[in-house]
Amino acid sequence: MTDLTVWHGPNTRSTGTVWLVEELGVPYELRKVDVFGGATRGPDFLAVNPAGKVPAIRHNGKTLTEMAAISLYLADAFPEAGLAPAIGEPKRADYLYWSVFRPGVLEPAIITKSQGLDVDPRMVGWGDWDTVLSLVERRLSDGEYILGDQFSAADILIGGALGWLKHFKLMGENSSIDRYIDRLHARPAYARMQATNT
Ligand SMILES: N[C@@H](CCC(=O)N[C@@H](CS)C(=O)NCC(=O)O)C(=O)O
Repeated sequence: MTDLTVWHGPNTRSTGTVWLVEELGVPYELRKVDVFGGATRGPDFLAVNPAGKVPAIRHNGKTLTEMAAISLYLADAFPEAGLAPAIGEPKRADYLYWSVFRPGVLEPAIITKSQGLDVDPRMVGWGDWDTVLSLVERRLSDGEYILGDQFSAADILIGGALGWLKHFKLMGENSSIDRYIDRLHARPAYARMQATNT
């Protein structure tokens, strides 16, 4: 019996949430959702998340969705794992910035680029692709992780999106980002997450 449940669709955004709970090292119940078979639109899953999207979690009876919110919540809920700088620590500001950067800037920029959407970069909140990529490159140019020398839950959010970018060949060779992705994918928790992707 565990008080943490994760709804996960293999090979979807919820891989990041499974990776995170594996990094946290806490017991959890994994409920697989057949996203590509339409299960996210069925009544059972809509009762969990009316938006019809994975990931979703339930912790101590509270249901939460949106992977960045889940990441911020769980990393704080299990501070002993050391995946989030505590409130008051200097790195907390960067940690929050990059955690929000994933859904607010990086992901829409990736989707816009991959779908070939024509948007006015001054009107959309994420700007243009080259600027977005340069922000990530600059951040990674002087450290192994988003917070420099300290791995955090923000790396799962940013590295997860960059991993998809490489997987779908939306980015050419890029030494600092390639090394970063390789470093993250070598983590045992990442391998444990991959084992749930069937
Ligand atoms: N904004 C959500 C997006 C989640 C999302 O788009 N999930 C997709 C899988 S990658 C999904 O569940 N799609 C199923 C559907 O729309 O029916 C988050 O960041 O958690």
